[in-house]
Amino acid sequence: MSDAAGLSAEIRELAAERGAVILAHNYQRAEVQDVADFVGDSLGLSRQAAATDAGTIVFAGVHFMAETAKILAPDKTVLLPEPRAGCPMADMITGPALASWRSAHPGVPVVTYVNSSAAVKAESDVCVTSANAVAVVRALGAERILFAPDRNLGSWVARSLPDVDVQLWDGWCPTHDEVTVEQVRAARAEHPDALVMAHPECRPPVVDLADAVLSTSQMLVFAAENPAEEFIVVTEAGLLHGLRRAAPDKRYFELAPGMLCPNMKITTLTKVRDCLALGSGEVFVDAEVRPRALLAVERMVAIG
Ligand code: CIZ
Ligand code: SF4
Repeated sequence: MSDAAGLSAEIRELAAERGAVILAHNYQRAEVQDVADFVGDSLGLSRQAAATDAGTIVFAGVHFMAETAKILAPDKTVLLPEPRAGCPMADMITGPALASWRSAHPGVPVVTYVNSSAAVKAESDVCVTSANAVAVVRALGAERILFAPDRNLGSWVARSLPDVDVQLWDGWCPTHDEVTVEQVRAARAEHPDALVMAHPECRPPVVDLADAVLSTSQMLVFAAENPAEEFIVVTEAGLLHGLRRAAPDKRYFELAPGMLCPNMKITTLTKVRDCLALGSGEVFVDAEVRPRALLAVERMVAIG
């Protein structure tokens, strides 16, 4: 048995002993996705966390995702296998910084990307994901909003809804923000029949080159349902594994160089095994913060 197969078998045994469910984000390493019970985007996985009968959730992803699971499933034990797995974009804003931005704009709704800490969600009126940001902001019916922390997703919302004045916080995802127009053009020149699917965390000039602007969960559906046979995938490279599982007969191409989020990749099978064996990496959300953060997430779910 290979090391990976041996570790995966050990993980499945430990998960059964502990009564744990393993959730893996779409950007995780292929072998971590393969050992999980569910693979998906952050909100989909947090909903799985709330719905499962298991008392323990191992969340193979980054810290804000495990926190979101804990917000939705407060009575369950949520474990993050690699506690150093953070998100630089989520760290670009704090609860107090958002509170002071909002107090400078009384009455203007605060719309926050789920890629944010619980403390930041707690200062928000409503959360959004990359899959529903445009729909949620449209449904708000506001003339003006404050959008945090991703300036690129916020720009996509602004360009999709020209009647809404979207004020942007200056945050970004390093993995997506670094993609250049030249990289996308080079991939198109090499694969002229392929459709370009780009994530809205990319900069506006990159998004403008795409055939479709989609979240990870939307890319999986789009590639499976679209008659095209080839796709250029402009998001974190972990999604290619999911695409190849969802629609294996099609061909998927990365940009060169590939897009990698180091925080997503530090979770390994060994870390998942150790976390299950030791019960380590438990994630907590402050009791005062949780109900307010939950309200912002629930408003999104009700609207979008
Ligand atoms: O919400 C998520 O899971 C992220 C980070 C990306 C996406 O588009 O699904
Ligand atoms: Fe954060 Fe970007 Fe990594 Fe997602 S891909 S966890 S937004 S740094």
